Amino acid sequence: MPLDARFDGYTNLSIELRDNGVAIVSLNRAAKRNALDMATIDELVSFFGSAHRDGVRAVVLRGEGDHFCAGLDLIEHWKADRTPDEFMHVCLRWHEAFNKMEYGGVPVIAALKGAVVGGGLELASAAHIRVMDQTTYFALPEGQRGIFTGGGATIRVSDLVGKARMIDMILTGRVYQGQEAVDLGLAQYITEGSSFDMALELADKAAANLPLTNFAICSAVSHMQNMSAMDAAYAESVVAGMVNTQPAARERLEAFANKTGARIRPNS
Ligand code: 1HE
Repeated sequence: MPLDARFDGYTNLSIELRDNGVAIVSLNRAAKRNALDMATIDELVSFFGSAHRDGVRAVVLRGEGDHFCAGLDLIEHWKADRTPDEFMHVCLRWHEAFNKMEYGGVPVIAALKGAVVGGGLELASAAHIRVMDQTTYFALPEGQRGIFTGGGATIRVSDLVGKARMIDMILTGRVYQGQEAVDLGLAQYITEGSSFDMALELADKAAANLPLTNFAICSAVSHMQNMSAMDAAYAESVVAGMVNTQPAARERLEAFANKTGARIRPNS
């Protein structure tokens, strides 16, 4: 993959920026099943912290090798023998990375395969769209490892599947895969083919939207979920005031008025 000079200096991530602004971001530690060590988290903070300014219009997040991500680097954690204070700060850094993903305003589509477990599921759940293939499976093995979630599963995984299912997953190590995982909300798409190909197709579509519109979709919606209904209605009005009057939208609105804009039809 050709690397863009803007993204020099990354080692645990490899980043390719395509002409349409779609960045393909790969977790690059297949030999360790893309386990998340601190260096990887730092690179995620850095990439997602400047993606919008770097001209990224959408992201496909994938893993090298057969697995998306095996979660927390258990070996690094075991060797570091961290204090409570140190691990609290590790978790805060994870939250920084995942919040930049979820609230950053750039669509993130996760292309899932193999293990999406523990912190790997926390990472995937910070994406806006998850695409799985026939090899993908989801679990929260924290209970079995004698630890707890620390990268947002209590928030995002329970948002996806509900509190009771999330608690069952972490208590019993229950694994979800296939159509059942989609039905529960762990992924929005499942493919017989490559999740990467499908994720790229979706990213291309998202990147064709106006960036300010995507910013609202991939930042404001999440913020509004944290607000009271009254405040969310107010914030939605303010955001729509800005987005729905942007000059770049006029061309698309005019195309609809002129009957040259695409009509929405049922799938054939
Ligand atoms: C790792 C990790 C890891 C693999 N940290 N090194 N996550 C887990 O409990 C999942 C742990 N991993 C697994 O269950 C399996 O490794 C997999 C199902 C993901 C893949 O199995 P497999 O048979 O393909 O690989 P493997 O032989 O188990 O591992 C290959 C190498 O990857 C090996 O290293 P090597 O140097 O001995 O070759 C493994 O040690 C390494 N590896 N997974 C470190 N997770 C903020 S709190 C979040 C809390 C959590 O995320 S808890 C969930 C942790």
